[in-house]
This record gives sequence, structure tokens and C-alpha cells, in this order.
Amino acid sequence: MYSLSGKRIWVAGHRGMVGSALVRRLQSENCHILTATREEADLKNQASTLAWMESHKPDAIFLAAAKVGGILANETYPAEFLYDNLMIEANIIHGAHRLGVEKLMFLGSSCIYPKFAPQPITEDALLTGSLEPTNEWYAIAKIAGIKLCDAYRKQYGADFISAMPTNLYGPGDNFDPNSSHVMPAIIRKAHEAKLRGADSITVWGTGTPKREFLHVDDCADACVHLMKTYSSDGHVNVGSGQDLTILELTQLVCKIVGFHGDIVHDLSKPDGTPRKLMSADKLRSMNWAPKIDLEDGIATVYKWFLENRA
Ligand code: GFB
Repeated sequence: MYSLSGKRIWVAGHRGMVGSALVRRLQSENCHILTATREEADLKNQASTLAWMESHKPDAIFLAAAKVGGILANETYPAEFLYDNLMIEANIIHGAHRLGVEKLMFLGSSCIYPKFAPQPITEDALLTGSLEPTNEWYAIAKIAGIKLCDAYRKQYGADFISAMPTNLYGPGDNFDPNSSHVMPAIIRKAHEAKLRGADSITVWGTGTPKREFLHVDDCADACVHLMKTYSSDGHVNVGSGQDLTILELTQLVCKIVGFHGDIVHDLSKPDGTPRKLMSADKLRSMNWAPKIDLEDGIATVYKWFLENRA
């Protein structure tokens, strides 16, 4: 058991959807939460990151800072998705080693797995096949992050661990039509179509790919659980254990939003990987399960969207 009580816990990336969920979740722990603004620490810069870490002396770190985006953003900005993420994770993980940080959790993504991995995907499928081309840049950066944690554990005995969340959704998400992930994109499209009285909404690709979704508050809870209880090399999948097609997701979102028009497919846009359902067995064996049902979760995010972004 690693106790968070009385500890100085740095949530790197606290303004992002995952980081802000971690900050919310840590408020019920008896710990001191540290955050760094972009002006205080440029995480892509080693000297700036190290200087901030030296002056704030975190005991433990959740590494949730990353350049993220949906399928089109990944395809359009391969250099940033690879370089920015490599720099951020290398600076923070190496800095944690230099400072003797007690514990660090690196957060990755389910896109680390081969495009055609057997489903549900167990942790040992890593590096057994070729990646999905639309997000291989991001995936390679995330695989490097897992290996950095494992390397510092192997060489120096550092207690650095990795968690691989599935596709996440929740409050604070990016609702930009070009750079967002599918869930916020569909919520916004259905909402705006309802307001306009439109006949249809357009979704990208065939609608046949399957995706697994987890509410970000469940993800944050799982991360805190792993931070306290997991200490080993190798990453842990963090998912709901259930997936649905993009068409089924769109129909569910439309029902929640109250849009009753048609769903049209833009076949010029990529489908991405056909399926990436992760095995939830390892995390379940550590006595953790998600609490937020998908339909309830989407309803609360739509409410958040109406109050904050619409
Ligand atoms: O969420 P998403 O952008 O990323 O897209 P990935 C998931 C699926 O939804 C794809 C379809 O098949 C998209 O073609 N889709 C349909 C849409 N309509 C839309 C839309 O309006 N916007 C978007 N964005 N998608 C990402 C990776 O892959 O998953 C990242 O690129 C990361 O690296 C993330 O791993 C979790 O699930 O395909």
C-alpha cells in the first residue's frame, strides 16, 4: 500500500480532462495537491520542468500531461503528437528519478496495442504487431512512456507505474469539431442539429468501428486506486470492459440529446482501428470496477456541455 495521506501530489496536466478529474478525486484524500501552469513550467523543456520540480518537491506524481486529440488531429499533427509527448514524459519521468520521487503514475492510451490485437486486449499484447496508422505517432510516444517507467524501475528501483485508459469522456472535454474525440463531437453535432431543426447529422467513417468508453471520473478513481495498491513493471488497462459501434453510440447520444433526424456517414473520413476493447481482468483482480453507466455518463456530460459550452 502507498499512502497518499499528507503527501505532496503533483497532477501534471491538471487543466486537461483527465488531470482535472484527478484533482477532483484527490480532494477526498488527505493530501496536498500541486499544480503547475504553463507559465510556471514548460513541460516540453527539461530545464524548466526540473526547476519547477526542484522547487515544489512532489512526493508523488500523476503524469496526465499530454498532447491529445481525436483521429483527425492525430493524423494531421504527427510531429507534435510524437515530439511533444516524448518530451513531456521524458522530462517528468527523468526529473522524478533525479529528485527521488516516491511514486509516479504514467497515463497512456489503448491505442498502444496492435491494430488487429485479439479482443479483449490483454496487457501482454503490447508490441506483438503493427499499430493503427492514424495514431501510431501518439502510440509510439505512449509506449515509450511505459518503457521509461519500466526502465527506471529495473535500473534504479524507482516505483514508477503505468495505467492505460480506454477512450475517455467527461466534463472539460474538447468539443472542437475538428480536433475532438468522437463522443464530444457527436454530442455537439446532435445538439446543434436539434437547435437548427436539421434533418440529419454527419458522422465520420462507416460507423462500424467499435469503441470502449469510460467516464473520466471512473478513470481518476481507478488511477488513485492503482497509485495506492499497484507497484510493478508492466502497465494496467483501465476500461469499462464493454464496447459499442460508433453508429450505436451516435444513436444513444441522439436519444439523450433529443435529436430525431437521420445519421449520414462521411466516408472521406477515416475509421481508424476496427476495435480496441481492452481486457478489464487485471484491474478487476485488484478489486476495482467502474461505477458510471454509459447512458447516465453521457447525460451528465450533455448537461455539462449545456451549462458550459453550448
Ligand atoms: O474518438 P476518435 O476521434 O478516435 O474516433 P480513435 C473514434 C471513431 O469515431 C472513428 C469516428 O472511427 C471516427 O471515424 N467518428 C465519427 C468521429 N464521427 C466522428 C467525429 O465527428 N469526430 C471524431 N473525432 N470521430 C483516438 C486516437 O483514436 O483515440 C488517439 O487517435 C487516442 O491517439 C484516442 O488513442 C483515445 O478512438 O479512433
